[in-house]
Amino acid sequence: PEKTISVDAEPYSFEFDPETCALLIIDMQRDFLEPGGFGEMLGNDVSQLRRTIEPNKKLLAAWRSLGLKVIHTREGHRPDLADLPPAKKIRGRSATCIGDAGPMGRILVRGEAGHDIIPELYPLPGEPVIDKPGKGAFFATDLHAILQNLGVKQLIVTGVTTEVCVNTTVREANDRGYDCIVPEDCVGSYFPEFQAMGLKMIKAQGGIFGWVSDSTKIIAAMT
Ligand code: TIU
Repeated sequence: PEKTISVDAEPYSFEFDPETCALLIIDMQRDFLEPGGFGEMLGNDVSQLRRTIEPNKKLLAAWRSLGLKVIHTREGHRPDLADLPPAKKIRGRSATCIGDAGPMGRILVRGEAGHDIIPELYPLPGEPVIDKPGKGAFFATDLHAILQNLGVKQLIVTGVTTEVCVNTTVREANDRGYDCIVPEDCVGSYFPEFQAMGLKMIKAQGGIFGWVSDSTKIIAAMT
Protein backbone atom coordinates (compact mmCIF):
# COMPACT_ATOMS: atom_id res chain seq x y z
CA PRO A 1 0.00 0.00 0.00
CA GLU A 2 1.22 3.46 -0.84
CA LYS A 3 2.32 5.51 2.11
CA THR A 4 3.57 9.06 1.80
CA ILE A 5 6.08 10.43 4.25
CA SER A 6 6.97 14.09 4.47
CA VAL A 7 10.49 15.18 5.46
CA ASP A 8 11.44 18.68 6.50
CA ALA A 9 13.89 19.75 3.76
CA GLU A 10 15.06 22.67 1.65
CA PRO A 11 13.79 24.29 -0.51
CA TYR A 12 10.52 22.68 0.66
CA SER A 13 9.33 19.42 2.20
CA PHE A 14 10.28 16.19 0.45
CA GLU A 15 7.39 13.74 0.02
CA PHE A 16 8.23 10.09 -0.55
CA ASP A 17 6.92 6.56 -0.44
CA PRO A 18 9.55 4.44 1.36
CA GLU A 19 8.78 1.43 -0.84
CA THR A 20 9.88 3.30 -3.98
CA CYS A 21 12.74 5.27 -2.41
CA ALA A 22 16.24 3.77 -2.26
CA LEU A 23 19.17 4.75 -0.07
CA LEU A 24 22.12 5.23 -2.46
CA ILE A 25 25.47 5.39 -0.66
CA ILE A 26 28.25 6.79 -2.84
CA ASP A 27 31.89 5.67 -2.64
CA MET A 28 32.36 5.25 1.12
CA GLN A 29 35.65 3.52 0.28
CA ARG A 30 38.69 2.98 2.45
CA ASP A 31 40.97 4.85 0.04
CA PHE A 32 38.87 8.02 0.38
CA LEU A 33 38.13 7.84 4.12
CA GLU A 34 40.79 6.00 6.05
CA PRO A 35 43.89 7.57 7.57
CA GLY A 36 46.79 6.31 5.45
CA GLY A 37 44.61 5.92 2.36
CA PHE A 38 44.92 7.47 -1.09
CA GLY A 39 42.85 10.55 -0.14
CA GLU A 40 45.08 11.40 2.80
CA MET A 41 48.20 10.57 0.77
CA LEU A 42 47.19 13.37 -1.62
CA GLY A 43 47.24 15.77 1.33
CA ASN A 44 43.51 15.78 2.06
CA ASP A 45 41.93 16.11 5.52
CA VAL A 46 40.03 12.82 5.90
CA SER A 47 38.32 14.00 9.11
CA GLN A 48 35.98 16.06 6.91
CA LEU A 49 34.83 12.76 5.38
CA ARG A 50 34.97 10.61 8.52
CA ARG A 51 32.41 12.94 10.14
CA THR A 52 29.82 11.32 7.81
CA ILE A 53 30.39 7.72 8.97
CA GLU A 54 28.25 7.80 12.13
CA PRO A 55 25.22 9.56 10.54
CA ASN A 56 25.40 7.16 7.56
CA LYS A 57 25.55 4.20 9.97
CA LYS A 58 22.41 5.36 11.76
CA LEU A 59 20.50 6.09 8.55
CA LEU A 60 21.57 2.76 7.05
CA ALA A 61 20.48 0.90 10.21
CA ALA A 62 17.09 2.63 10.15
CA TRP A 63 16.64 1.90 6.45
CA ARG A 64 17.64 -1.76 6.84
CA SER A 65 15.42 -2.24 9.91
CA LEU A 66 12.41 -1.25 7.78
CA GLY A 67 13.44 -3.65 5.01
CA LEU A 68 13.93 -0.83 2.48
CA LYS A 69 16.21 -0.77 -0.55
CA VAL A 70 19.91 0.03 -0.16
CA ILE A 71 22.43 0.39 -2.99
CA HIS A 72 26.17 1.04 -2.63
CA THR A 73 28.69 2.35 -5.16
CA ARG A 74 32.47 2.17 -5.46
CA GLU A 75 34.67 4.19 -7.80
CA GLY A 76 37.32 2.05 -9.41
CA HIS A 77 38.73 0.26 -12.40
CA ARG A 78 39.49 -3.16 -13.80
CA PRO A 79 42.86 -4.61 -12.74
CA ASP A 80 44.06 -4.33 -16.37
CA LEU A 81 42.90 -0.67 -16.36
CA ALA A 82 41.16 -1.22 -19.71
CA ASP A 83 38.29 1.01 -18.53
CA LEU A 84 40.55 3.81 -17.26
CA PRO A 85 40.57 6.74 -19.69
CA PRO A 86 44.16 7.90 -20.29
CA ALA A 87 42.95 11.43 -19.49
CA LYS A 88 41.87 10.30 -16.00
CA LYS A 89 45.06 8.29 -15.52
CA ILE A 90 47.40 11.25 -16.04
CA ARG A 91 45.19 13.96 -14.49
CA GLY A 92 46.78 15.72 -11.56
CA ARG A 93 50.37 15.05 -12.63
CA SER A 94 50.76 13.18 -9.33
CA ALA A 95 53.73 10.89 -8.78
CA THR A 96 51.24 8.19 -7.78
CA CYS A 97 48.13 7.61 -9.86
CA ILE A 98 45.22 5.19 -10.33
CA GLY A 99 46.49 1.64 -10.76
CA ASP A 100 49.79 2.28 -8.97
CA ALA A 101 50.69 0.57 -5.70
CA GLY A 102 49.22 2.61 -2.85
CA PRO A 103 49.02 2.28 0.93
CA MET A 104 46.12 -0.23 0.73
CA GLY A 105 46.82 -2.03 -2.53
CA ARG A 106 46.60 -0.69 -6.07
CA ILE A 107 44.83 2.66 -6.06
CA LEU A 108 41.14 2.55 -7.09
CA VAL A 109 41.48 -0.94 -8.56
CA ARG A 110 38.64 -3.40 -8.03
CA GLY A 111 39.49 -6.22 -5.64
CA GLU A 112 42.09 -4.20 -3.72
CA ALA A 113 41.61 -3.48 0.01
CA GLY A 114 41.59 0.30 -0.39
CA HIS A 115 38.94 0.16 -3.10
CA ASP A 116 36.46 -1.60 -0.84
CA ILE A 117 33.79 -0.04 1.33
CA ILE A 118 34.69 0.87 4.92
CA PRO A 119 33.74 -1.83 7.45
CA GLU A 120 31.31 0.48 9.28
CA LEU A 121 29.03 0.63 6.22
CA TYR A 122 29.81 -2.71 4.63
CA PRO A 123 27.09 -3.95 2.25
CA LEU A 124 24.91 -6.88 3.28
CA PRO A 125 24.37 -9.78 0.90
CA GLY A 126 21.46 -8.76 -1.32
CA GLU A 127 22.35 -5.05 -1.36
CA PRO A 128 23.55 -4.21 -4.88
CA VAL A 129 27.08 -2.79 -5.17
CA ILE A 130 27.63 -0.70 -8.29
CA ASP A 131 31.22 -0.58 -9.51
CA LYS A 132 31.57 2.65 -11.46
CA PRO A 133 34.49 3.89 -13.55
CA GLY A 134 33.43 7.55 -13.41
CA LYS A 135 32.24 10.14 -10.96
CA GLY A 136 28.54 9.72 -11.70
CA ALA A 137 26.96 6.41 -10.61
CA PHE A 138 24.90 6.16 -13.82
CA PHE A 139 27.79 6.42 -16.29
CA ALA A 140 28.76 2.99 -17.70
CA THR A 141 26.88 1.07 -14.98
CA ASP A 142 23.63 -0.86 -14.65
CA LEU A 143 22.29 1.41 -11.89
CA HIS A 144 19.40 2.83 -13.94
CA ALA A 145 18.26 -0.68 -14.99
CA ILE A 146 18.44 -1.90 -11.38
CA LEU A 147 16.43 1.08 -10.11
CA GLN A 148 13.82 0.60 -12.84
CA ASN A 149 13.54 -3.12 -12.09
CA LEU A 150 13.09 -2.36 -8.38
CA GLY A 151 10.45 0.29 -9.12
CA VAL A 152 12.54 3.03 -7.50
CA LYS A 153 11.48 6.62 -8.21
CA GLN A 154 13.28 8.59 -5.51
CA LEU A 155 16.75 8.45 -3.99
CA ILE A 156 18.35 9.43 -0.73
CA VAL A 157 21.92 10.11 -1.85
CA THR A 158 24.74 10.03 0.71
CA GLY A 159 28.50 9.50 0.67
CA VAL A 160 31.60 11.23 -0.66
CA THR A 161 32.54 13.62 -1.97
CA THR A 162 29.75 16.18 -1.93
CA GLU A 163 30.90 18.24 -4.91
CA VAL A 164 32.36 15.42 -6.99
CA CYS A 165 30.69 11.98 -7.00
CA VAL A 166 27.58 12.92 -4.98
CA ASN A 167 26.85 16.03 -7.08
CA THR A 168 27.54 14.27 -10.38
CA THR A 169 25.27 11.37 -9.40
CA VAL A 170 22.45 13.68 -8.26
CA ARG A 171 22.63 15.54 -11.59
CA GLU A 172 22.62 12.29 -13.57
CA ALA A 173 19.68 10.96 -11.50
CA ASN A 174 17.76 14.21 -11.95
CA ASP A 175 18.03 13.99 -15.74
CA ARG A 176 16.77 10.39 -15.61
CA GLY A 177 13.64 11.37 -13.71
CA TYR A 178 14.54 10.53 -10.11
CA ASP A 179 13.90 12.87 -7.17
CA CYS A 180 16.97 13.12 -4.94
CA ILE A 181 17.26 14.21 -1.34
CA VAL A 182 20.72 14.74 0.15
CA PRO A 183 21.13 14.63 3.95
CA GLU A 184 23.94 17.08 4.62
CA ASP A 185 25.35 15.27 7.66
CA CYS A 186 25.79 12.13 5.50
CA VAL A 187 27.84 13.75 2.71
CA GLY A 188 31.38 15.08 3.01
CA SER A 189 34.03 17.00 1.16
CA TYR A 190 37.74 17.51 1.82
CA PHE A 191 36.99 21.23 1.32
CA PRO A 192 34.49 22.98 3.66
CA GLU A 193 33.65 25.63 1.05
CA PHE A 194 32.81 22.96 -1.53
CA GLN A 195 30.63 21.16 1.03
CA ALA A 196 28.60 24.33 1.51
CA MET A 197 28.41 25.25 -2.19
CA GLY A 198 27.85 21.66 -3.34
CA LEU A 199 24.70 21.55 -1.20
CA LYS A 200 23.58 25.05 -2.19
CA MET A 201 23.81 24.14 -5.87
CA ILE A 202 21.38 21.24 -5.38
CA LYS A 203 18.65 23.15 -3.56
CA ALA A 204 18.92 26.56 -5.29
CA GLN A 205 16.34 27.76 -7.81
CA GLY A 206 13.48 25.91 -6.15
CA GLY A 207 15.44 22.65 -5.93
CA ILE A 208 17.05 22.67 -9.37
CA PHE A 209 18.61 19.21 -8.79
CA GLY A 210 16.83 18.11 -5.60
CA TRP A 211 16.36 18.57 -1.89
CA VAL A 212 18.76 19.01 1.04
CA SER A 213 17.94 17.85 4.55
CA ASP A 214 19.53 16.01 7.48
CA SER A 215 19.50 12.30 8.38
CA THR A 216 17.92 13.02 11.78
CA LYS A 217 14.95 14.62 9.99
CA ILE A 218 14.61 11.64 7.64
CA ILE A 219 14.79 9.16 10.53
CA ALA A 220 12.32 11.24 12.58
CA ALA A 221 9.84 11.26 9.69
CA MET A 222 10.09 7.47 9.33
CA THR A 223 9.36 6.61 12.94
N1 TIU B 1 33.97 9.53 -4.94
C1 TIU B 1 34.53 10.68 -5.29
O1 TIU B 1 34.05 11.76 -5.01
N2 TIU B 1 35.74 10.60 -5.97
C2 TIU B 1 36.66 11.58 -6.00
O2 TIU B 1 37.68 11.47 -6.68
N3 TIU B 1 36.43 12.67 -5.23
C3 TIU B 1 37.24 13.71 -4.98
O3 TIU B 1 36.78 14.65 -4.34
N4 TIU B 1 38.49 13.70 -5.40
